[in-house]
Amino acid sequence: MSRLDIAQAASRTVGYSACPHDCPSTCALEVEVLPGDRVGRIHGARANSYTAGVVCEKVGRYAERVHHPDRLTQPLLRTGPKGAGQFRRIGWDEALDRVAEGFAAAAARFGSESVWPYYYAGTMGLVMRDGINRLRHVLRYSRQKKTICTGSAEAGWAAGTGRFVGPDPREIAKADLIVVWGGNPVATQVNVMTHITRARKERGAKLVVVDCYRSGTAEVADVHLCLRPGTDAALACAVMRCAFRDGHADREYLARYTDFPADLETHLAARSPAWAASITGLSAEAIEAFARLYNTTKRAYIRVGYGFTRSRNGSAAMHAVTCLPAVTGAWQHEGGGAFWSNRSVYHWNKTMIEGLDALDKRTRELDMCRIGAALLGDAGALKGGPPIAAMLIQNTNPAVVAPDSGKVRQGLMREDLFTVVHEQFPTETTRYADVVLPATMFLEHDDLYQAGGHTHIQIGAKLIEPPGECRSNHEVLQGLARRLGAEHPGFAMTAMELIDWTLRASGWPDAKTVLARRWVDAAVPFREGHFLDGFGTPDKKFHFAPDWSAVGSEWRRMPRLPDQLDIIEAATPDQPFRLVTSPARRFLNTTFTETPGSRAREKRPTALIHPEDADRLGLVDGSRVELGNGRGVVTVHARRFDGLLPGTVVVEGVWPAADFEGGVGINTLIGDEPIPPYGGGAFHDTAVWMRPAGR
Ligand SMILES: Nc1nc2c(c(=O)[nH]1)N[C@H]1C(S)=C(S)[C@@H](COP(=O)(O)OP(=O)(O)OC[C@H]3O[C@@H](n4cnc5c(=O)[nH]c(N)nc54)[C@H](O)[C@@H]3O)O[C@H]1N2
Ligand SMILES: Nc1nc2c(c(=O)[nH]1)N[C@H]1C(S)=C(S)[C@@H](COP(=O)(O)OP(=O)(O)OC[C@H]3O[C@@H](n4cnc5c(=O)[nH]c(N)nc54)[C@H](O)[C@@H]3O)O[C@H]1N2
Ligand code: SF4
Ligand SMILES: [Mo]
Repeated sequence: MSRLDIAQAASRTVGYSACPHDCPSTCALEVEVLPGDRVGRIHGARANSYTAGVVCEKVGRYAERVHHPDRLTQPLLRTGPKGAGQFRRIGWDEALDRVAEGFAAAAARFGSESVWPYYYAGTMGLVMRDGINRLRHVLRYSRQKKTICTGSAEAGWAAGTGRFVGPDPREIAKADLIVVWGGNPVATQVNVMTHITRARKERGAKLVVVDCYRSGTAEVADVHLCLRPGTDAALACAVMRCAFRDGHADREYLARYTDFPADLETHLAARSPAWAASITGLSAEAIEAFARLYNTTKRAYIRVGYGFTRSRNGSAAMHAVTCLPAVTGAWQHEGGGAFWSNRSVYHWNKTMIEGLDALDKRTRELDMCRIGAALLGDAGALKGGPPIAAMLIQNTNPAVVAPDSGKVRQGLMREDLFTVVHEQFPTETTRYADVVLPATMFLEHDDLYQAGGHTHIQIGAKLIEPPGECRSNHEVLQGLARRLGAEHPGFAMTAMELIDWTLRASGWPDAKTVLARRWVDAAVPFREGHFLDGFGTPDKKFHFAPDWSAVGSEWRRMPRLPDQLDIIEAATPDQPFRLVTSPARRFLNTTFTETPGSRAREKRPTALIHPEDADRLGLVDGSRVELGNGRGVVTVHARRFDGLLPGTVVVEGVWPAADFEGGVGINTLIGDEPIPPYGGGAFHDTAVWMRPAGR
């Protein structure tokens, strides 16, 4: 070590934090804090039983993101035409005054519901993510139906089980069979793999992956069931059919713990492996083999992903998959059952963070996935109410990530729309803003975190000062509340006071204790996680025939019993390919599309095309190829790939539109019709044509 290295090592301290990103892993972090408000490497906490010392590569090199030269550090005011990206610097007072004036003017002209605060999970911190709802509720602005990510999965999970818990994710290590169904944890929540690896090493467990392409997770699996997108319920029905046929159904469990409809068996009898083969594109033999393996393994843990729920029939598919352990009774066994999210274990009291005491349910609730239609004045999307005249956007990049992004951009171009975007980076959404506000990152503010993929409550305390004039979401809301006369005790509290209030009011130890202990494990007892005292439904039974009307307004479109629902955007002679937009490993939605390490590894927007399809179209590796449908045309580069079925095309990653030739992003191709019964974005359910570009 040189003298300089020794000096640096001596001044380096370790700060504790939690990863704020939109990822079920919510890793417990150890951050190298360096002099001068800088950070070094970020590591996973070894002492945390779920994180177990592992973080993904993109967060490991987070210094690239915190100290990125392109970070927004000053408020900006638009000077050029909408969307031109021309701004000048202004001070915070002027910025907040202008925002408050804009919102007040909109409310005076069209009513308070013409202001639409819009947010998502760019940070998962409860204070910084959800605080925007306090301003919304106090001022009676339009509400937001949060459909973009969890809506369709949630609806399908709730229908059968009634509650968002499940066997502890650490029990994966005690399973004999793990089925990763429509998820890609190697890329999207790497810690799942830690526990799968343990099961494989210590018990010789098998890993089966159900995915429509050979993802990173499928690559390392024992069996990859590569099916056509949107056909998962057919596979699930055939597996259940085999269970009844072969005597592997647990009739005692069915009678005691489920609604076991009298006609379930006859319903499934018609859904044979041959039937499912014709729908899924799998062979009947592969389905039989999987059914035998699954139906005869007690410790069979299904780790349910989101991917297969992002089709028009996605909620129905999720319900069908949750039925599997109800037929075999796997729910009862350690290392058995199914798991999607643990959100019910936290029982938060979010009154102070979200201003729930000020909520008036008569204010309209607009579907965030239909932001394009709403901005363009679609009466259905606006629920028959006033136009949207002003928006505050925090922690999301809707110009790129929402469905039908051509419509979104057209809406954001409206001259009469006053758009305020609070961001860490210049994004495609800030381009369309009238006022841009610079935001802190998680290491620069205090926040409280829960985890969907495990059971720990954590606090990430401020470790460094932000660059320039960045302010946290909470500070911006405080400044606006003051100017707009929005009164609520939450606006008078600091972020740490809100954290402390929320912890106590929810029955958890206070902030000081949580900080000292680093995390609190909120895991429920074994019996509760395995539903041994009943499910979360009103009659405590698992429901094969759910009351869909309790789940969402479009319940009439749902099948009575688990079934393949024929409502996907099917391929046609004119649009013969089915496009899937799977996540990229080094991006997290559009986050990290700005970091050099991630960009260098992901290279450029690329279509993975089966060699048979590529040959027919005359495409070689690197060919420019156009994908199109009635919504638009997108140009990418081709890569021949035999890890999918002919007719399926995969484009990984939600790249910024600017990374595509012509500046048109992938979501231009994606429809915005809600997934029944509750809603959701059908990101992996798109029919397209494909042709070599420039012919
Ligand atoms: N690296 C990285 N990590 C991420 C994200 C990211 O973009 N990049 N996004 C984060 C977010 S917001 C979320 S919600 C989670 C999502 O994490 P996941 O649960 O992994 O869900 P998806 O990203 O929707 O897709 C996962 C897989 O589903 C497959 N799939 C698509 N359609 C179907 C289908 O019809 N049937 C089946 N069986 N498979 C299908 C896709 O090919 C993909 O491999 O990950 C989070 N983590
Ligand atoms: N084609 C396709 N589209 C998809 C998906 C897909 O699989 N395929 N996945 C969908 C899913 S699952 C999701 S969840 C959505 C996600 O879409 P988004 O919620 O838009 O997620 P990101 O694109 O990561 O954008 C988050 C933004 O929040 C900012 N941010 C982070 N922390 C803070 C903060 O503390 N304060 C403020 N003010 N800003 C902050 C980041 O800089 C980043 O620009 O995308 C959806 N879109
Ligand atoms: S795996 Fe997920 S939670 Fe963990 S560091 Fe990476 S993005 Fe964050
Ligand atoms: Mo998501």
